[in-house]
Amino acid sequence: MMHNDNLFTALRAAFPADLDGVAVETDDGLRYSWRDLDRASAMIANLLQGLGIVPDASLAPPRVAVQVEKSVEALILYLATLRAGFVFLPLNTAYQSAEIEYFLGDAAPAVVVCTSKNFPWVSKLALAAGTRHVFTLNGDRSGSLLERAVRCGERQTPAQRGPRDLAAIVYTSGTTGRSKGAMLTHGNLLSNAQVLKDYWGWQPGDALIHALPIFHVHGLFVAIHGALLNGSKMLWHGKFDPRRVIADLPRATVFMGVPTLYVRMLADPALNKGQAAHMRLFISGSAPLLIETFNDWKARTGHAILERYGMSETVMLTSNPYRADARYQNQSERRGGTVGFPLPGVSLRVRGEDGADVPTGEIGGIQVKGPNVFRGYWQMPGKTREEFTADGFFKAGDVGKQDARGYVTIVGRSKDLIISGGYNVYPAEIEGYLNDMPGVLESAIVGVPHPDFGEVGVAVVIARPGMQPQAEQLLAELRDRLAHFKIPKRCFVELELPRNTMGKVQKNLLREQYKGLFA
Ligand code: MLC
Repeated sequence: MMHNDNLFTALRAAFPADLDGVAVETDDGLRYSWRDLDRASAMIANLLQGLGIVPDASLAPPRVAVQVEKSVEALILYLATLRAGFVFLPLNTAYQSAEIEYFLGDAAPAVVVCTSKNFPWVSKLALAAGTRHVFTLNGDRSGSLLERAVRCGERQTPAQRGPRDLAAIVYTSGTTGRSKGAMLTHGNLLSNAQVLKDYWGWQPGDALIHALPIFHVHGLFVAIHGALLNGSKMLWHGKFDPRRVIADLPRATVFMGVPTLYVRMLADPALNKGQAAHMRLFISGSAPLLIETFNDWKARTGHAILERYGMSETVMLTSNPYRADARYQNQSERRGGTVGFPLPGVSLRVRGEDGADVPTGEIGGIQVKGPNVFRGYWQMPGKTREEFTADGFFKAGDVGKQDARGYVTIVGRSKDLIISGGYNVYPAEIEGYLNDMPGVLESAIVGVPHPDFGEVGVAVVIARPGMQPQAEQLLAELRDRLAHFKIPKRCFVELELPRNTMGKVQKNLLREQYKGLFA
């Protein structure tokens, strides 16, 4: 048979020989066998391929935009999209109409899948964006997608794909022109999954607790590819509930979470060494893991959380070591506060403002290159060029350093970005909305420390002369329009914003002023 670089082909090849074994077990008691994943994804792929979609001017394969609640069927839809050779476009369930309108308009998907509840407004936006096929899929397995798919054949040969062909578009955030669709290829995703399988020591008998959303890189790619490529069972949690995850630990070996999940589990007295004794590996990413959390976790469970670093554009870039490994010299301990070493195959360098390498241990902009690094931003060749160096390194947008042993530490960001509970929030986007509201002259949003979410946004608003905008009212208006995780947790109406002599708002002073707000 001809070799196929379709990511699905590699995942499928890793299914265990016994297709009747349990592949996914949900927290509401459902079991899906490997055969179920295979058959159902074939049926949905046949449905997609049978829609008669013709390539559009972008020449990219058809995009399938998906905004649905977390379910195993949503996972199967992802697999089906790969099989069909289409491009998966996952959307945060928190996004509201302004956000969805932008993504659908920008990506022009041929197919949109949403919940029945959102169908009235999503279908309208989809039709306006030129989408001809809108299906529904709900958490209880109802909806037109499955109704249509059950009538399709259960055999399907994965579409022939090369490593540079698109598999997914992941939007970096926001609704404004700034939001960019990162184009990830079959080769990006598979190479990264293979490296992680080895680096994290995936082994027979592993079972993963999957408690993250599946519309971002962490839950969708790192977690799901990890389990599937190892033929490992997933214990599937529809929503993160610390108590239920702790209860499942004795049946699992691997857990992946953003720091907020660890903080919330630590707050539960049921977490202890005995409960975590069966676990092999706890992995954290998507936001900085505080050293206190790392230390508390070690004391409570006996496990050192393995922190790794990545982003939508690159999937995973660096990782603390799983074990001392002769192949990776000097790499032994998991060091809290660092994100470990560049993964095998990833070149990472730290560059100063002048574009030259900084001396070891000094701070600069992180740049990366490797088979995992995305192909570029969807239909933004200019933005893509800006973010890559002449010699092909991607400017990650994070500020960091690498010590003499190779450990990488992230110390800040070169873009104005807040990471809240593992979600990226761009102040400029929210400020844009605030500045357009009646009574608002200008605004500034800064991130401040928060015990649960790590960091949250705080808005400072300046009133137009003679006007008195009310902070609560402004937040309520934002809440009507934007995903709620983006809404600043507090808003203050002040007389003026601190500025430097150049007239630039000094956000560092605001951060300092409000840093104790949630302490
Ligand atoms: C929810 N809220 C948040 C929030 N999540 N606010 C700020 N930051 C967040 N992350 C809001 C809700 O809208 C709600 O507001 C209020 O906070 C209380 O919600 P909650 O019930 O406490 O939230 P919950 O549903 O429990 O969600 C918290 C969470 C979730 C931590 C479980 O945020 C989450 O799953 N985060 C993981 C994100 C993730 O997967 N990131 C990976 C990105 S990939 P209101 O107003 O509605 O009441 C990536 C690359 C990489 O970054 O390297 O991995």
